[in-house]
Amino acid sequence: MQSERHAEALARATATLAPVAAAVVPAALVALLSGARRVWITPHERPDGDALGAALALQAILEQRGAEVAVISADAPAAVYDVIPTIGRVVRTAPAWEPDAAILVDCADPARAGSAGALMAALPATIPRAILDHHVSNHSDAPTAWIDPTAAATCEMVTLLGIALGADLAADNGAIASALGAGLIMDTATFQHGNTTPRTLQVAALLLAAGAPISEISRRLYRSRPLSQLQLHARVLGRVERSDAGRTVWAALSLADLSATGSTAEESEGIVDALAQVVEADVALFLKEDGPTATRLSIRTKELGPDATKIAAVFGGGGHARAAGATIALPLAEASGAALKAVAELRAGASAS
Ligand SMILES: [Mn+2]
Repeated sequence: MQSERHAEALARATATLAPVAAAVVPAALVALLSGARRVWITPHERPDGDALGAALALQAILEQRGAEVAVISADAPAAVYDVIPTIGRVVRTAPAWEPDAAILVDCADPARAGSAGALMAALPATIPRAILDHHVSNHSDAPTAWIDPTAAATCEMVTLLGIALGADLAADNGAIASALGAGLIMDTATFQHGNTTPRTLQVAALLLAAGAPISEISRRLYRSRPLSQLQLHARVLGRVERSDAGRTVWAALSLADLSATGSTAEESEGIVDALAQVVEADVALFLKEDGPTATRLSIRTKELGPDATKIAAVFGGGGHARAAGATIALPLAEASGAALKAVAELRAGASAS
């Protein structure tokens, strides 16, 4: 009953997106991939869920057409991407066979694909290349380069490409849809970021109907963490402090916090976002000891609050108005004072002008 309803939903979503795919997927790309018999697909180095999901889904889509396809990555996928059922198919060295098409996904420059990009660059120039990417910084104008900055994820584009190629996106017991869903959830933070468009949600509806366990993927990518990380966050957030009459909140992490909880430096990811949730504050600062005279500063500010880039610029850093960062060339204890002073001076300057 459930699967029948899903089959209907899949048919409806496919019918909705078929004209969209026909309009946006470059004909030269469809022609190249329709004719290719042996294909290399390469994600960017240190691949994330979108790069891996796009590469592995495209592999399965092209295999449906009888092609031989290798996904070659410079770096091994992080353990969290086990949420993609075919993650074990990623290889890190060149196959014995030469491709008749080589595709870069979620990046535009082989230089950003590490050793796998170097393998691609070393192929004879006569082998056609294609690019699938959604990064705005991309400027390739090759006919087989499809760059769509309005796409929330490269996986949104690969879904449309699959439709244009007539692929069965529900095949392999939902594995293709799961790979594509992982990329969509990764790059939108489960449809929370401003890059989510009506088309993104139409693609998501199709993938859900095609067997992607959207809720489970989201839980594994965004709501799962090792105990050590929970302990690290609890320890650091337990020391949250206020400044500027509560409008600035801040917390600091020392290297001792990492050893006390058995955490890696990467596990501090997300602390600044927790600080930024404080409703009374419009500036959140997170300071992380990075050596005897180096402290990493992460800044989040709210709409109508100070410009985060102006705080970061005091220390030679940068970023965006609402999220920025810098390295302060001071020990942790002095860096927090310097950062708070910079925020207070920026506030005083704003009220004086
Ligand atoms: Mn991406």
